[in-house]
Amino acid sequence: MRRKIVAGNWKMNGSKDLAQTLVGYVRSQVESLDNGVEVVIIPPAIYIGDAAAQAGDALALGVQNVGRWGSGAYTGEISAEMAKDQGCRYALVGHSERRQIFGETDDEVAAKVERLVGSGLGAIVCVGETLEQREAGEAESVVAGQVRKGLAAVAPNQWSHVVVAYEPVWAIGTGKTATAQDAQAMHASIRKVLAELGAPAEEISLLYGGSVKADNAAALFAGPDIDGGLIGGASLVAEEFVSICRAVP
Ligand code: G2H
Repeated sequence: MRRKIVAGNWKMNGSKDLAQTLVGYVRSQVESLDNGVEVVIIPPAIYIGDAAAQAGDALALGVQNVGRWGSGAYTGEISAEMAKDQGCRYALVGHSERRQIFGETDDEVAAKVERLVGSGLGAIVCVGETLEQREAGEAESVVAGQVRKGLAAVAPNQWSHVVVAYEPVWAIGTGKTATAQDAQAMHASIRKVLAELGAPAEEISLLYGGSVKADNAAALFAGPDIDGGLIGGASLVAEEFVSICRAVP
């Protein structure tokens, strides 16, 4: 049985106040959910402590990025071990904004994944094609390449720490979403690649991300290979985020 997960990626948004009020509200609502969804809040790292104070046992926490080193003279970085120390269960890796704005490569993604799974944190590894790549018919091969390279260093006993999030770049923050059929097809393709890598593919949670909202979540989450979502903008609106958590079948 795969874990169903809804994770809210706040990106560089929010405040101390939001970390307290929104997390407290979401916790009060999801405690009564009976769909088995694991709800993860991923605020800017500086607000992890504020979020943790409200999260209790009902919510998991994550960070949006980690450095690929354990510790040392890397000004501005935080490590997987530090995130774990603060009570985080997950970290995003390779979000398209990290890849596009900060030039993060598949090799760096692989190094961060290695560090995360080695620390026992869950790595939510983000993959996705650009509009140009989709229009050129390259979507599946681009995503397969990102999966293969990003997960290259995962050892056979570490797959339980891996989650993959498919986020078509053209759907991120644009209001456009992949159709439920296209999203399902890509998730099935990713699961096939995972099996080729020797992973227990049927046990790995695959999330869809890219303009998921309360009104499209149920249709997207209905795909048999879609195990939940990675939510950006809509995770900053407490009631809408809870509705998305409720939409997991
Ligand atoms: C994709 C997603 C969250 P949004 O980046 O990772 O954001 O839902 O705003 O498209």
